[in-house]
This record gives sequence, C-alpha cells and structure tokens, in this order.
Amino acid sequence: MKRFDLSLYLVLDRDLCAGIGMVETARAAVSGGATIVQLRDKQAGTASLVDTGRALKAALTGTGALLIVNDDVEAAMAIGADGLHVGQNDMHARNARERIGPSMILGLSVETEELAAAVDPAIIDYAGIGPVFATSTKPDHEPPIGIDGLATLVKACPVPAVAIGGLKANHTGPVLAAGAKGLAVVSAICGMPDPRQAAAGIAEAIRKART
Ligand code: TZP
Ligand code: MG
Repeated sequence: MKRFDLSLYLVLDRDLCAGIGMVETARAAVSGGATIVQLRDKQAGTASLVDTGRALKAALTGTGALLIVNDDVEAAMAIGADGLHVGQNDMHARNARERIGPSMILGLSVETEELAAAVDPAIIDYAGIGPVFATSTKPDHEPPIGIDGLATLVKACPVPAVAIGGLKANHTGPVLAAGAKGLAVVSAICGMPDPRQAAAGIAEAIRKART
C-alpha cells in the first residue's frame, strides 16, 4: 500500500525561489510542515532536473516528506523520486504508469468534472484539482473552478485529491471542507521572506481545520 500525505504539497518554482533556491526553499518548507515537494521546472531539461532533484532528495532524506517530479519520467527515475506528476497535456497517464512501474506514486492534474470522473484509480494515486482561484504563477491555467467547483470535482474523482491554484492559509477551511486532502501551493511559500514560517502557518491552519 502506497502511503502519502497530501496535506501541504509544495510545488517549486525556480523563478519564485530565486532568492535562496529551490533546495533551501524545500528544506525550509518541510521543516515548517510541508509533506510533499514537487520539482516542477518546465524550462529545465532532464539533466538539470536530475541535478536539482538529487539535491532535493538528499535534503529531504530523513524528513518523511516525499519528492515528486513533474512531467519528466526519465528524470523522476534517475533521481529515484517517490513519484511523478503529469498534466493532461503531458505523457498519457497509462504510458507514464507503464514507464515508472507499480510502486512509484503517480499524480494527475484534473481541471473539469469529466476529467475527474475519467481518472482510473488502477493507474493514478492522487489528483491535483484546480485551479481553484486564478493565479499569476501559471499564466496559461484553465478557468478557475472556485470552492464549489472543487467540491464537485472531488466528489467525481475516485482518488484522493489535493487542491491547487491561488491558495493561501486562509483558504484551508473551505478547501478541506470541499473534500480535498490538502493544499498544493507555489507562491504561498516560494519566494516568501520566511518559507519555513509560511509553511508552518498553513500547516497550523490545516491542524485547526481538522479538529
Ligand atoms: N497548476 C494549476 S494552478 C498552478 C499550477 C502549477 C499554480 C499555482 O500557484 P499558486 O502560486 O499556488 O497560485
Ligand atoms: Mg495553489
């Protein structure tokens, strides 16, 4: 049985992390309570992703946090990552699963109710549902679904979901009430003056919302 905790899922952004870098941002966020770190760098080639990913893996060793690589199956495997995340326009999920084998975690981005209902739980371990709100972090994002849309898509989706898109600590209650297992964030942590504290604030909001 694969075990993973979607509570506070940090998606890294090279530009937003430019100050201290992606590895130090991830280290700080995990010490503040991030449970998963996704290496997402659409500009980077495989070799560069592997370099960063290996450094991330070393930084996360012993913390309990998992490392997921976005979109590059070759990099994910070379790094020895815990998982791979693909979007609807990336490699097909079935193909990705064949490449990574049965034990690695596989996540899929889902933007509509139809796509949520089409998720195959034999292939996909979790869904990233969104964008909940409009965000400048991903300029080409699909139309925002809002909290009501999130609840609809979570209900339609046969695997655990993490919400993404414009999420900050104050959205924690509504996001969890909509049925998502956690929050995926970029700008709420990356580039913040104190990423550890930023993560801790969201982690604390999650604890409160669950009690
Ligand atoms: N996918 C959908 S929205 C998004 C991604 C990668 C970006 C979310 O960034 P932020 O800064 O948390 O709004
Ligand atoms: Mg988000």
